[in-house]
Amino acid sequence: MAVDVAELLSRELGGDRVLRAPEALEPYGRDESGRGVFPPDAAVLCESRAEIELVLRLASEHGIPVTPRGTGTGMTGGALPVRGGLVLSTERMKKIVDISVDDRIAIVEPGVINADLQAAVEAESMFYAPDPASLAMCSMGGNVAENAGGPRAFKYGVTRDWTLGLVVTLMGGETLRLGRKTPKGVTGYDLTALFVGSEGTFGVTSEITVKLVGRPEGVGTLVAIMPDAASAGRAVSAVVRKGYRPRALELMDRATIEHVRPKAAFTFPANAGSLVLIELDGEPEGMEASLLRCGGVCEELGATDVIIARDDADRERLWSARRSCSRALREAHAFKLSEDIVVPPGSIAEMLARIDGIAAKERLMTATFGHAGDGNLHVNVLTDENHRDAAVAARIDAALGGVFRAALDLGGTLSGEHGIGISKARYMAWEQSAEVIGWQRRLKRLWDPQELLNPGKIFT
Ligand code: 2HG
Ligand code: ZN
Repeated sequence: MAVDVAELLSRELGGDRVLRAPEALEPYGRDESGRGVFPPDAAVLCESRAEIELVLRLASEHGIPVTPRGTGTGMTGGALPVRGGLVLSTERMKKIVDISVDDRIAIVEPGVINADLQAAVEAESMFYAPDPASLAMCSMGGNVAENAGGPRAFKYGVTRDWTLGLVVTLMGGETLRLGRKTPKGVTGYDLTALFVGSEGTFGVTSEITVKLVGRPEGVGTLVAIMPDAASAGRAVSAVVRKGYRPRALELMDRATIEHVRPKAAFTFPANAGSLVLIELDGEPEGMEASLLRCGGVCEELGATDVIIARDDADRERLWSARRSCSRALREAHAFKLSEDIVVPPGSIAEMLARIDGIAAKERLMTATFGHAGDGNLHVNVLTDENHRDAAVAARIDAALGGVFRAALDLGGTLSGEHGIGISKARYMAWEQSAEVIGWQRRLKRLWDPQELLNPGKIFT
């Protein structure tokens, strides 16, 4: 059946736009979740809203599952076509439709790469804050689907906080214009907010309106080298308690630093037990003094070194090292599973201690880093053993369960920015009541009664 629809689509759109050869489909069955390969029956490379409508109409008529996909950088399997059928890729819809400095908005197609939007608006002295570590590769459609975050979420919030409006097409082909273009507006239910973070299960986005702010003139960045992860956790809390509002407040533990160190352009001091990365933005005047005071707070908590980025190049070296954490860990080990729990900020040191306990108990390595200002920790479970071996798989499972249980016990949540996808679906009931999950399922069926759009995600 899927092949029939693929055939129909290839007649309508042209054969080069509908991929069907196994080698061409293989990349469309993967993402960054490490959950395996699920090749679809066909992948459709859409170039317009009308084409998205056509795919969703035909697929609905023939009962074919459709998995929307941006550039496949998701960490929880949101773009994996786990039930086969069609992948609907928006990677070719790369137009920046409009940047309005006076109205402080940008309108983009879903295939626009996050970093390209940032560069385009910064050229106009404007600023779009959400900055996932994969910003050089990830697309705005994927950012909207997963409600992506990033280091600057600490001060500026996640993608939902920046999305004013969406054009979405529902399964069946009906297109809706949601939201607004103005900075303020409370008309009706906030369906835009509902669609952002719905992990591609409600509709497919063909246009995104985001808000912009003026580009902050001054940026200052420092790294405080701490003796251990617990003191880094305490330093993060202390910086905020003292009234500083960094745009990024990040933490890396010793294991993460040791993985990143060999290829990093930034030279990490040899004794680094952990680090705190603080980035301030705003008026250039007084920036250096504020940075030094933040460094002083870290020193009071045991920092052995405070390194201030001298210029943009220095800062970029530091951020590229930070953004390479995920890749460095993946390259070094046969198996890596990344989690992105959030704990109340006051519990970071306790959570880090619990992670150590879980790793020791299950005889697995962990590396933890992330957006500690928000309490959002990427706990990576690593092993060089064969993760398909049942005994090893059971230990990995126990470690993951332990991490989630600890985060929830401390008053936290399962995901800060990577979403649920397939990776965390079976833990949803650990955090949310059956009633709350039931209401979310009803919402899903409201938008997609056939349950054909991105099936198998979020809920088991
Ligand atoms: C990051 O902050 C990304 O670097 C990826 O969200 C996190 O691989 C990870 O654990
Ligand atoms: Zn992250």
